[in-house]
Amino acid sequence: MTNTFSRIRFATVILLAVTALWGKAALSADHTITAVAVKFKPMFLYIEPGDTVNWESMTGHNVETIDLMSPEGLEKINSELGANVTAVFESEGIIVYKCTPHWGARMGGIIVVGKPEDPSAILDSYLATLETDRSNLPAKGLLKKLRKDMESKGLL
Ligand SMILES: [Cu+2]
Repeated sequence: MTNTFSRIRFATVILLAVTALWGKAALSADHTITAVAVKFKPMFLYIEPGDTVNWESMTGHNVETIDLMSPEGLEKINSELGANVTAVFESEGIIVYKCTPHWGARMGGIIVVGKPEDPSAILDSYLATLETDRSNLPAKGLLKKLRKDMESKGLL
């Protein structure tokens, strides 16, 4: 009786340890975005909440999130020119960012965190901000391409 009980307890401890390890691995992926000429590669990145994103080869570039095209409560990124950037994204949502000096050349990208509710409505609302704020016009093409990319992946 005691023996069976301790065996069950031992099995439970092992199971909990394995679950904890799996959970940790599943929750903390690392992603890399590389600046190549005046493009971020990949342009669209799909991640899970809690994942880390590293921007590399950033000589001459920076990362600036666009306030009107970020989920509410996102901590703004506006990095130093030329510096590699690391950020952890905890909340679901769609984040549009640009390279400030190359925004005119449409150097920007979009990060989709998790499975935000009604992504199509989010893209529509971001596009609608362009009617009042023309400074983000280079985002138009990015948002349209993202919509196609999400459709092709069955995410819209
Ligand atoms: Cu740039």
